[in-house]
Amino acid sequence: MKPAHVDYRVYLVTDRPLCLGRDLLDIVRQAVHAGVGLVQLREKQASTRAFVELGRSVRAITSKASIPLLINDRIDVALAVGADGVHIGQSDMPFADARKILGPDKIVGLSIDTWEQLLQANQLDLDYLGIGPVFPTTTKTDTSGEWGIAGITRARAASVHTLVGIGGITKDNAGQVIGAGAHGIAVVSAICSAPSPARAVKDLRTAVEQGRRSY
Ligand code: 3NM
Repeated sequence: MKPAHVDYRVYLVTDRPLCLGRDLLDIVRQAVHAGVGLVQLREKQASTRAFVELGRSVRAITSKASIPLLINDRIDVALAVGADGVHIGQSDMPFADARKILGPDKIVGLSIDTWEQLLQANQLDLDYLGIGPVFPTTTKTDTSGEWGIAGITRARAASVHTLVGIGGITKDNAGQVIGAGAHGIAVVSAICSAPSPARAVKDLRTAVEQGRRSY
């Protein structure tokens, strides 16, 4: 079953290299206890076996906290570990095929890069749109230009979906992203590379609450 309510406000997307040699599971545990509403396991280099094993370990943490786990790109891995859904990008499996395989009870999120993709997505029964990069980021480099705050404002007016901003988001700009109309923020380095991931999540949550008051 799909969770009745998904809290997209502060959404952790993992990246093992950005954990700076620390244990990914420990960072996920800290972030979950500090209040992220959703975790996406994003493994660009792992073998399928390692991805599944890590997925099961992360699943144990998210299940205990009753928050959803999504798997980046790999529908087979999501099914194997019993994840709540997937996040797919423009060069991954087409959205319609992902939805067909996973069915209506799984969460499917889609990354969009362009205005045209944002409008096309209005026809799709997806759960949320990842819109990015909002700001410059070195975590993902195969992107076109940034949306900026003005882009988020325009996107909120034109999209029928829940919008999650991603790319270069920190505690210092998260409030602006939410204030411009994003429903949530997805964050990699500002949590995974933070000296204290728990502190980072708390600061992001505070910034998001401030942004919600200004929207
Ligand atoms: N997707 P950070 S930007 C995974 O634009 C990802 O779709 C993006 O990392 C997109 O929080 C990005 O470290 C990386 O900037 C975001």
